[in-house]
Amino acid sequence: MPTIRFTHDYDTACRLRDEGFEPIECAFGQYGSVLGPLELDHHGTESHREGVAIRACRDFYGARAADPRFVVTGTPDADAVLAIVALSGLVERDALQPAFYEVVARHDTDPIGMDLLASDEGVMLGWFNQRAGLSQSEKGFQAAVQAMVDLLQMGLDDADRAQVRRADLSRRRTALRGVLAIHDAQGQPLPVPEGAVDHPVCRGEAATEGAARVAVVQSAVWGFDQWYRLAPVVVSYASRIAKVTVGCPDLETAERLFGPGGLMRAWVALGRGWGGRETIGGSPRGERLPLTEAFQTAERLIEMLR
Ligand SMILES: [Mn+2]
Repeated sequence: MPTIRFTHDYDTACRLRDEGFEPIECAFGQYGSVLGPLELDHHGTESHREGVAIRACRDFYGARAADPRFVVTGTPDADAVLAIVALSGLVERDALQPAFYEVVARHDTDPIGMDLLASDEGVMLGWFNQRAGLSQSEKGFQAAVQAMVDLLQMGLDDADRAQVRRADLSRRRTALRGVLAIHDAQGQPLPVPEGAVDHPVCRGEAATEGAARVAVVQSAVWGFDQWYRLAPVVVSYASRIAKVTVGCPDLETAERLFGPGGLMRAWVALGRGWGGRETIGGSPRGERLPLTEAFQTAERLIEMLR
């Protein structure tokens, strides 16, 4: 198994990189991104690059097999974890099929409007995302690497696939129960509509046709694909990690609402340590915030709407 060091700290990531650990998605908001020789990040100033799994699988298979040491931060998501598996050569090369790593890449950067239940590879990714205990820690990353190896080597049977489907439909309902408030462009509250699971996503021109602009949600499950049906800007509070995430469904919508660069302007305005991409990002890594911060973030975003 690879050696994985987890850190919330920019300087620690730099030090480990200098010792020869390859950083995987080591972005620290406005502190910047820590890059190793393979330049495996695509956040913030590195957002022009493709996802890390697609590059690791396609271009760098086995590149760290002889010295599998990695430094990571954040959540052990499929993109980072698949990159570690590919770089370390933990599975045969032909177990890394483009149809799978391309779904991982697309879901990592633009998951909205993408129904994972619509393809076999999507269901595989859904299975990985449903693994419990993939915490923001060294242990979480190790467990996630093992889950990814099992998935690639053994695949899923019919019972597994049916379970992924049931769990995802349940996740969608749970996500929509987590909506706390919806605001219009003046910050006035709007009622939360029923049956939002069937609404189209508020993106492109449709984003400014309705009254809703910013939704505030609190949820134990990932639900951006559902919340964008209610408003084109979502402020999400994750209770377990006490972190605020802000997102727009895509770049065009983000720029329509916030101007060129989309949410990049918002990260600067929200303060030190806030960061991410044009379409999604959040509060400083490793810092716990109260729920009230989600509502304050929504207010500040409403002031920034063009
Ligand atoms: Mn990624």
